[in-house]
Amino acid sequence: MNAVKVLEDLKRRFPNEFEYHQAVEEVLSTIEEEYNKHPEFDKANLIERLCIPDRVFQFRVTWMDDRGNIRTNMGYRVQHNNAIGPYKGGIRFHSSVNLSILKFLAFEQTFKNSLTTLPMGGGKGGSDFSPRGKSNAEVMRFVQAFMLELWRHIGPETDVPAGDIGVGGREVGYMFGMYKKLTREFTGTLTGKGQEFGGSLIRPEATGYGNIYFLMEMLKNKGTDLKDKVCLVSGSGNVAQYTAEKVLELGGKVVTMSDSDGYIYDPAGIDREKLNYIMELKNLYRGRIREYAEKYGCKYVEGARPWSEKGDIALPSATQNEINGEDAEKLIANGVIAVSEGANMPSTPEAIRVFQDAKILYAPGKAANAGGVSVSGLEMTQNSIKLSWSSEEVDEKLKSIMKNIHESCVKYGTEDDGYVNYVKGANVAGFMKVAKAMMAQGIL
Ligand code: NDP
Ligand code: 2IT
Repeated sequence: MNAVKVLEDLKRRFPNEFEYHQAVEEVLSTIEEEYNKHPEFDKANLIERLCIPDRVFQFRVTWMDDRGNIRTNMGYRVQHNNAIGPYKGGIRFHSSVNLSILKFLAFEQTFKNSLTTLPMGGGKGGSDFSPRGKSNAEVMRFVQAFMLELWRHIGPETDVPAGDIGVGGREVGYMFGMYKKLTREFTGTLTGKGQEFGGSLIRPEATGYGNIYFLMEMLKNKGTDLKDKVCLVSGSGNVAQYTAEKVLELGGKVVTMSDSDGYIYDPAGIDREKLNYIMELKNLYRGRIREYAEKYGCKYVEGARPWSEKGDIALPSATQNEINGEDAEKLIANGVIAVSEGANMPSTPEAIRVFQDAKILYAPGKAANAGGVSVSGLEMTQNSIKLSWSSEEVDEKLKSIMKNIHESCVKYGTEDDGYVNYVKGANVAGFMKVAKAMMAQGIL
């Protein structure tokens, strides 16, 4: 394979899908060497078959808002690769959603899911519908209309969606209800369900907790831990909240959180009581992070991200490309020793280069945030065997999966000088398993 040529080809065939190009480029540049050790891969044109999704569904979603207006949105499901298990990956509802973003997410999900060691392929879906400012009834009507199209393409052994940005317990619950109504079957087709109807304990916490378990493994290798470390967290949704919770539990201090309008900086630290306030503000009242600054009298910066503040560890947990090269330079200048990604692809290629040149600990999302989909996989297992495990059991399994992923990264990513290139490690480890499965299954 010639990575540059493969990428050029993809760009020509799928122009303007910049996030998709970005995600593919990162993987190709890091697996090229390993790939070329296996001439049989190239003979089977494995790389194109792995970069282009198996199929993409695209549909219009029509729903009625509270004032009686008939509204339309676009809905999508990208089924990227099912070599090692049913397609698996979240659903995103956000005004920015388009095919490029979902293709990048489905592509990354394939490698992430491979890393978890659980039998899950990669997929992603969503809509440009924004739940922001919508009533509960509007969200429900939209979700039901969305599922009216999606249900034909998913199933417990086919494709198992879950949450992502804008899709949490409430939305998964409505999706599950409509799916059940349409199929007249009670199955584990969605994960992230409520505990009363097949959801796994620890699934809401899993992405944030998993990221911190991964971070702890990285820090342990450097002979340190989280005690008294100052953490910069972005986002204030599902991933950010449970990231902050675990940091607090392990003796670290969280000084920032954000939303799409701006960020708060609380040098005293967001303690348990303040975090409870944020959880209520975001999950119940669906308010803005600015209100935290008003309540606790700290700094709020409108229209900015928290990367110019001083901290030891950065935990981006909002969205893609939220740390650019300049932000990365600021973080390094301020003495950051580790960046562990709760979000998917939050660092631009320039930012990644800055982190790796400075030889700090840098964990890409597909390794560090794999805890969420891992517990989704455990939810699928529990649904299959019709049993549910305790929080302790699930948490132990999550810890051990994150430890394994860390070991795989070290195995495949350690460079001659001992620096662990976690990007390379995650990509090569994730790729090899999918590649071997594809080779064994013939030309499809
Ligand atoms: P939520 O919707 O719960 O929270 C998202 C947070 O990020 C909100 O604070 C939101 O602000 C902010 N945000 C979203 N889009 C933007 C944007 N374009 N610019 C600035 N801020 C933004 O989503 P999650 O916490 O579930 O997801 C966060 C990240 O983690 C995503 O990258 C997702 O793909 C990734 N992820 C999620 C997993 C999960 O299990 N949920 C698993 C693995 C990764 P606002 O409230 O203003 O919209
Ligand atoms: O990006 C992700 O890994 C997720 N949004 C979770 C996917 C899942 O199926 O739990």
